[in-house]
Amino acid sequence: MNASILVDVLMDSGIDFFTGVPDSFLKGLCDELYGRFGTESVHHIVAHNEGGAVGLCAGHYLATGKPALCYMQNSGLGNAVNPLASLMDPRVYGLPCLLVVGWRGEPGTKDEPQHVMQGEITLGQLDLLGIPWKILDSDTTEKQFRNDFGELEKYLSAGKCAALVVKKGALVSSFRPDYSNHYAMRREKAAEILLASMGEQDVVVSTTGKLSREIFEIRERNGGLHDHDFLTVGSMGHASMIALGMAEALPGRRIWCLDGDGAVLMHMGALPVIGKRSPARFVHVVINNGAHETVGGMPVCSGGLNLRKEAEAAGYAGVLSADSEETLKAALKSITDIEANGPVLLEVCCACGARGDLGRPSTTPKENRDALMKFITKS
Ligand SMILES: Cc1ncc(C[n+]2csc(CCOP(=O)(O)OP(=O)(O)O)c2C)c(N)n1
Repeated sequence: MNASILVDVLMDSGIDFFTGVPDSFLKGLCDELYGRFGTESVHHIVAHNEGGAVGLCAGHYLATGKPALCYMQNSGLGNAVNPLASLMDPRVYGLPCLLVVGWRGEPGTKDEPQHVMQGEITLGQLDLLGIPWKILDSDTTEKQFRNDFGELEKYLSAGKCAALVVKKGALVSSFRPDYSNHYAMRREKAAEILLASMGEQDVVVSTTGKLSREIFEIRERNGGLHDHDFLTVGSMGHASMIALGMAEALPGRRIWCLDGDGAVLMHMGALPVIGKRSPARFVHVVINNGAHETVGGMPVCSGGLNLRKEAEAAGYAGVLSADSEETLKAALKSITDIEANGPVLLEVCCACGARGDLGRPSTTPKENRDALMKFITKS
């Protein structure tokens, strides 16, 4: 179904505020919202995480008496559970919103390991939360959708949240937004330069999404092993805490966290924790493409966030930035001068985009875990 139908039907019913975190299964809806409303408007705000998006819906309802729409990948349900159970639930404030949930890992379909468990429990999670749901798939017609939404609307009117669970390919859009920015360096090129600059004993923790897939392919191309890298799948926004956990236990070893701007924003409270603990030889690289590129390119919530100032204020010992191959190589050289004093944040501004033929790691998460742990203990 075209996402424009969904948005029109909802607007006609009075739902005119949309917020959430993008998902590849919801790309049609995200493109539609971006095409119609842009971001950071009275109708549409990209949130930093799914719990925050539920909070926005709560505030919107309190101010207008109208439910809002909150979109998310099903992995975001974890972030949303707390406000759904302790704020929105009818036994607390009874604040309705319509969740639109992309169903990664749907049982019976093939998906990546990080989506399997979440896919299995998605409908059960909604049931446990007392949230009625309807499924939207590629066969859903406008008529069927109107019927399903009509039923969900009854719950919304009664002060309850309700959900549309969206299968792969169910929503398309006629909008083809241009998510490009003005930076030229590709994220994969930046990753190549970063990996080439690292020492033999260094450990990498990389964020969920295409960056980790690119790192895997770069190592393959160079005939290298994958045992220096923890390629975080899932757990968006937590790579820097995984890296800090390692740094605390491995003082003296250089730990690189290769992060994304969307991921940093999702759990930005990590920055002051890292700043406070102040591990030496901890390099936090943030690939800043201004977008959730991995899931379709929707801009991140922050607009012109100055990550360097954030890191400075959080107590990082040094901040660096780069936006080209030359400036990245120069920044990497200067890390050695400051890293002994504490964590360094290196912001790398990159273009929004990736190779069309980018693959996925051919090793399993557990193989990744075992190889990395072996490398750490033997060296
Ligand atoms: C909790 C959670 N919400 C949403 C997603 C879907 N998701 C996967 S990657 C990604 C975008 C990551 O953006 P960023 O960190 O900026 O990296 P980029 O893809 O731009 O390189 C999103 C939203 C997820 N995996 N987990």
